[in-house]
Amino acid sequence: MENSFYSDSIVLLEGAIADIKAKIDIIREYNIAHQNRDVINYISSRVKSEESMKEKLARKGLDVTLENALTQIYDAAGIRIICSYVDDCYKVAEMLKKCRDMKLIKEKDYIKNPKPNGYRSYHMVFLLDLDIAGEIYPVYVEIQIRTIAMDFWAALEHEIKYKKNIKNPEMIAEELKNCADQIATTDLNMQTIKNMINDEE
Ligand code: 0O2
Repeated sequence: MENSFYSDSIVLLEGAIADIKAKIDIIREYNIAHQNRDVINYISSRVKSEESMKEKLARKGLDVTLENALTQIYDAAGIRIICSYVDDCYKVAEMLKKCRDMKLIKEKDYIKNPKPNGYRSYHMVFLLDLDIAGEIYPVYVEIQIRTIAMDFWAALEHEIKYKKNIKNPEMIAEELKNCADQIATTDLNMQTIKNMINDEE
């Protein structure tokens, strides 16, 4: 990727992502071994693009510097965890909070409190002490946890956000909001059915 903005710090961002993903993989394997169930569907990650980072710094009224990108903006390193069920999103969040070498800095529950456009997701920011051969580098990592359905919605909404010359943007926003509400209802119903099946076991 283009890393002229992040310079050598790209190593820290990618290292922090790799470190946390490895932790999550171990938690997954442990759960599969002890509970015979994987609460996570899949995981994706990215280092925020230079363009997106510069835009966010400017939007927040901050000088566009590497220092600010690494210390004032918390999602330069981002991990997204996708679960099938809403309850699993919360289980994953609780498990992550128990990891001792990363400190929870901020969390926002956009599942219980969706954004006005209908966006739902659980956002957590951790400060990880990245250990590189005994040198400790604190790195912020944002973890987003959401269901498959919420992720499906967010991907389309994200795509539309960056498209220019869209006809009927108000109508599309309203339709998307309707879809978000339907998805929330479906997620809830799927969870209820899953719980009913589990109760019968
Ligand atoms: P990318 O991949 O970075 O280019 P904050 O102000 O940081 O405390 P928030 O909501 O966490 O509050 O931050 P922000 O900057 O609004 O959004 C950070 C990321 O959350 C976004 O990254 C998206 O991945 C996701 N997100 C937040 N709100 C929305 C939304 O309304 N719709 C969608 N689709 N995603 C959202 P970027 O910058 O979009 O992408």
